[in-house]
This record gives sequence, C-alpha cells and structure tokens, in this order.
Amino acid sequence: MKFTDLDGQSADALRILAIDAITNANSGHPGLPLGTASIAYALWKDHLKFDSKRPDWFDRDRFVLSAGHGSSLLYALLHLFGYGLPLEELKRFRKLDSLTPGHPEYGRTAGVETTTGPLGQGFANAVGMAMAEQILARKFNRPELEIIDHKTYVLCGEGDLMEGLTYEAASLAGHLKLNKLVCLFDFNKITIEGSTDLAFTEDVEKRFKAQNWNVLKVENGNDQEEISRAVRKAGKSQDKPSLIIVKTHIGYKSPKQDSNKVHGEPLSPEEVLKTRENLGWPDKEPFSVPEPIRANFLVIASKKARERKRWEKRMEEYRTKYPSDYEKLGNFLKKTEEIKLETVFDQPMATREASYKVLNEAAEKIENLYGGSADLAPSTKTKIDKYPERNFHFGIREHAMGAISNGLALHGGLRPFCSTFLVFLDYMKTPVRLASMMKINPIYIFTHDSIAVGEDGPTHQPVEHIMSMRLIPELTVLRPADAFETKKAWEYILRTDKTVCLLLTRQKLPLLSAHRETIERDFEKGAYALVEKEKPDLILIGTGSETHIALEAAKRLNEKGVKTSVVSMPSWELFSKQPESYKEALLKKGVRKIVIEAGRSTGWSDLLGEKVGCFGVDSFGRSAPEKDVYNFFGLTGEAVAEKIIRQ
Ligand SMILES: Cc1ncc(C[n+]2csc(CCOP(=O)(O)OP(=O)(O)O)c2C)c(N)n1
Ligand SMILES: [Mg+2]
Repeated sequence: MKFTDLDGQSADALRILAIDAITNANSGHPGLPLGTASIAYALWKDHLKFDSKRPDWFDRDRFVLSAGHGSSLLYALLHLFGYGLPLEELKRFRKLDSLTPGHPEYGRTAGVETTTGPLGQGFANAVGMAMAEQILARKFNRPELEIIDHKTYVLCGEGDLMEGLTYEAASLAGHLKLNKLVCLFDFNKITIEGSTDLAFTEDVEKRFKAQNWNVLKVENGNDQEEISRAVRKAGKSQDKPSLIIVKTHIGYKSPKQDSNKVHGEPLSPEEVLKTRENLGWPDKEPFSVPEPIRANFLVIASKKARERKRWEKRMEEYRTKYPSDYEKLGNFLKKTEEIKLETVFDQPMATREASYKVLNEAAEKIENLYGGSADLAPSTKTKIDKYPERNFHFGIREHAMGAISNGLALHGGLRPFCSTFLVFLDYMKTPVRLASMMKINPIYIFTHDSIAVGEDGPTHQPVEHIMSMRLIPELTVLRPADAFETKKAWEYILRTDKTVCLLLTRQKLPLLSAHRETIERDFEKGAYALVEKEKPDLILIGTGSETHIALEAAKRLNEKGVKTSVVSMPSWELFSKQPESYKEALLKKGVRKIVIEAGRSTGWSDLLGEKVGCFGVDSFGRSAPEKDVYNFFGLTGEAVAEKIIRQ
C-alpha cells in the first residue's frame, strides 16, 4: 500500500500524543514512541488484523509491546484506533487508577495483550502466543477453511534482546518454526546508560539466524513503505519466525534525538514545542490532533473490522461443515468447568506420582490441557502418556518456560501447565509474579519441594522458596500432604481463575486414608483438622510432607498426656480467605501452636496472627540420604515430640 502525507502525519500524531501524555505526567519514556511511531503505524495500518470494538476477537493478530516502557505509544494507538480509551485517560497517564499506567497492564486497558515492563517478558509471552496459534491452527484448520490464522507481532528494543530470556525464547521459537511470529527490533543503539557500544556489540543478525530465524533489515525506521515491505516479506515465511531489524532514532525529532537522555526523562514543555516544530506539526495545543488525522485512524479501524465479519462467516461455514470440531473449539475457548476426578489411590506414593496419575486422568477429560517441563518431565511426572502431541519440551529454559506459559494462557484456547524442581523457581520467578499480577492461570508445577531431595544436596534443596512464593500477592500456593490432597488440589486448579503453584514431593508419603472424607470436604478451606482434641494443649500444623511428621509427633505427645491436635494446611492463601469463625474454630486463639514445614520459618507468626513456634529449615540443606537430612534438621515425629516435651 502506498503511504501518503496523511500517513506520515498519523505517525506523528502518535508521537505527539505520547510525548504530551509524558510531559503532562512529568514522567515516562519519550524516546521509544518518538523513535518507533512510524513502525507501529505502518504495522497497524497495513498488516495488523484487529477489530478495535472487539479487542478480544479470537483470530486477531496479537501486538506485544515488549519494550513496555514505551507504553504511551501503545495508549496513543489504542486511543486513535478506537479501542475506547478516552483522551482523558491519556491526560491521566501514570495517575492512580487510570487506564494508562506506567507500563502496560493486561486486564486494565482493552487492547493490551500482556503486562510488559520487565524486559524480555513480552518477547517470550509472544513466543507462547505464537505457539498456541500454531497448535490450534494445526488442530482445527481445514485446507479450505482456515479459521485460526493470525500473527503475533512484537516490538522490542535492545534491552529485551540483551536479556537472557530472549535468547531462550528465541531459540525455542526457531526450533518450533513459529513462522507467524514477527519481531520488530527498535535498533536505536541506545539504552539508559548510553550507547550500546558499552555492553551490546554482538551481531544480532547472526545470532537470530543461528537460532533459525529469518532476519530482515529496514534501513530507515521512518520509511513506512520500507517497514511495510519488510513486514509483508516476514509474513510469507513458511518455516521460521522473523526478526526485522529496524534502524531508528531514539527521541526522533526532539532536541535530544539519539541521546540516552531521551530514553526515560520527560521532555520539557519547550522541548515538546521544539519537537512539534521539527515534525512540522500544525498545532501547539497539547493533546490536539487535527480532525482529518483522527478520521484517518477510524477509517482504517473500520476497514479492519470487516475482516472480523468475514471471519465470522467462515466460522459459520465451519460450524455447518465440521460441527463436532466447531463444538470442540468452543470448549477449548471456554473456561474449564468443574470436573470431578476419579483416580483411586490405595498405596503410599509421592505427591508428584499422584499428580501424574491425576494429570493423565484430567488430560482425558480436558482436551486442551497441554504442557511440559524444562527437561525434567520424567522427574516432575508431568508427561501426558496417551497424547504425545500435548507434551511440550521447553528445553532447559525455565525462565522462558514460565513466560511462554503465560503467553499460552494469554492467547486463549489452551490450558497450559509447566513444571520443574522447586529450587529452580527463581529462574522463573518474574513470570510467576506477572501471571499473578495479570490474574491468568497457567498451571505451575514444582516438584522436589524440600530437603527430602536428599543426596543432590543444598543446591537442589529448596529452603526459602515456599515462603518466597507466599509473598507474591494473589498467588495461591498448594502443598498437598498426600495423594488425596493432590487430587483435590488438581480439582481446584482446573476450575479456578487464580494463579496457582502446585508443590509436590519427590519422596513417597503415606496416604491419609482415615481422613478421606474430611479432605474431600475441607481441602479447599486451605486448612482443616486431622486430629481434633477438645481443649488441646497444643496444635501442630503441618504442610505437605511434614503433615505426617506432625501426625507422628502428635501421637507421641498424646501418649505422654500432652493433648495435641493436628491441622493439615495445604494452602496458606485459601485458609486466609476463610471466615474468622472457621479460622478461630480451627486454630483456637490462645492455644499454643507449632508449625512444621521443611522451609524457612519466617512469616508463620504473621499469617497466624500470633507468635507460633516452628520446626523448619532456616539454613541451606545438606547432601545426604533423605532420612539423614531430616534427622539432621530434627524433622521427625520423634525429635519434634521430644523437643516439645523438653521445652
Ligand atoms: C528486566 C529489566 N531490567 C531493567 C529494566 C530497566 N530498564 C527499562 S528500559 C531499559 C533500557 C532499555 O533499552 P532499550 O530496550 O534499548 O530501550 P530504549 O532506551 O531504546 O527505549 C532498562 C534498563 C527493566 N525494565 N527490566
Ligand atoms: Mg534502545
């Protein structure tokens, strides 16, 4: 398509709105919007498939601003293309509760596909989105009826590409031949501290080629035709994702163009005026966009919306021709309904093993349950046996695995899970944190959840991890104590909207067979009584594997006349949400309480609202057989009971 002066001015309108929002807020990042507005405009005008009135249209192209600091550009796009983001909200950029927060937040602003800001995340989310598209397209499309056919576009900067995460994610994307993934790289040679000569001199083209990407170059990041040509070419790639390296000027046409000073400091009102002048922008009034330019955006948007109408017709045809697939796709896109799991347990087993059985049952019932591991599926027990195509092999790339899983969940259509050892949580903490922030629910499975890892030693024994997860707001952590609790945990996970981490043991655990009914009834309360004494002297609280230590200790204590109740507490977060009356009835104010959990003890007194004792692990673990490590830390029923009696 030919680009006209009006197109040039339209890109400038994005620039003007972005810098006006920033200067008005006296906070934000003008460099990226000024430098990349022409890229964004050419992409959105000529290529991006969207219906701004239906931002959730399933077959839309996804646009991910991985360089989330450039949020004002995205807000200007959403405003002008008619996503219902009022100008008032651009004037409230970065203000409390506005629709225009400092970095794009998924769920807050229509049209924002994912929360970005921590560099590299958006790029890896986009890989997940493109993966989901590839899987669903292969499953549902018919040669004459391609009902799933959309691209995922990413706009990223050097910051994203420097992050290790994008090396991991790009490597997998190339391996998977995600040809509908197109990344536009804002190659301005500037980051916060100055020129990229300081720290980033690698050959990005060679790197991406080596990762099996198609690499294209645009010499002039303000030449909309050149940009559009490159995007078109990228779109034709059959077997590789594409990186388009676009040479740009940070802070384009501002007095600080090409300087790191324009990265993240607002322009002064005088500099804004100067920028307007340099762009030949007709209006001095902040936030004003001439009517013909506004109209241009809306004309483009309404033309684009027709594509959705055509898609709806295709869907109708699909419904007639392939009714069962149509229905199946509908199910894939729906939230999972409550399901009852029926796996029977009659043997002691590790909770990872119980989870494996339940996962495989769930996979039968939930056809869009897909997932995998960072090369640990035989250990995390997360293989779906019957449907090999539903297992992902993320490779040893935990950070990318987390962020890709978020992208899979954000895309819709699949119910993704991922898994690794709990001790490697920190490699993927940011994706877990962001999932919780976005209120999305990929299923995070972490096994080998304590010092019971044994011989592999302290490098492989999580200690601070459980507690550090609980510190992530709104995240739900489940640490079941046996196979029955594990099954209940899965039932909860499959139906909840919450972000959940499931923590599982490597080691065998007895079955809480005598408590099956209680577990059935009370598991989702987060804590419930396994042993209940009237007027107890002591309440022992166990989580996960240590619940059995609590039971053993209680037995000994009760034999010695210390009236001891036992509470299983698989989830601190679920328990916190219970009514005060339930909490009080279970934990009885004033009664002495002791928690047993093989991890850092800091935090328990805060949760329980009173000082509690703890048997935990407040140092690094030890390399030795499991039993010896537990003995070393005094985590046995016998040692716990003795110590309590001695105290
Ligand atoms: C993981 C992470 N580390 C650091 C930052 C802080 N930060 C924000 S932008 C930026 C520099 C980004 O450079 P580039 O991507 O080239 O953006 P440009 O300055 O060209 O807009 C940094 C270090 C961040 N947002 N995320
Ligand atoms: Mg840069």
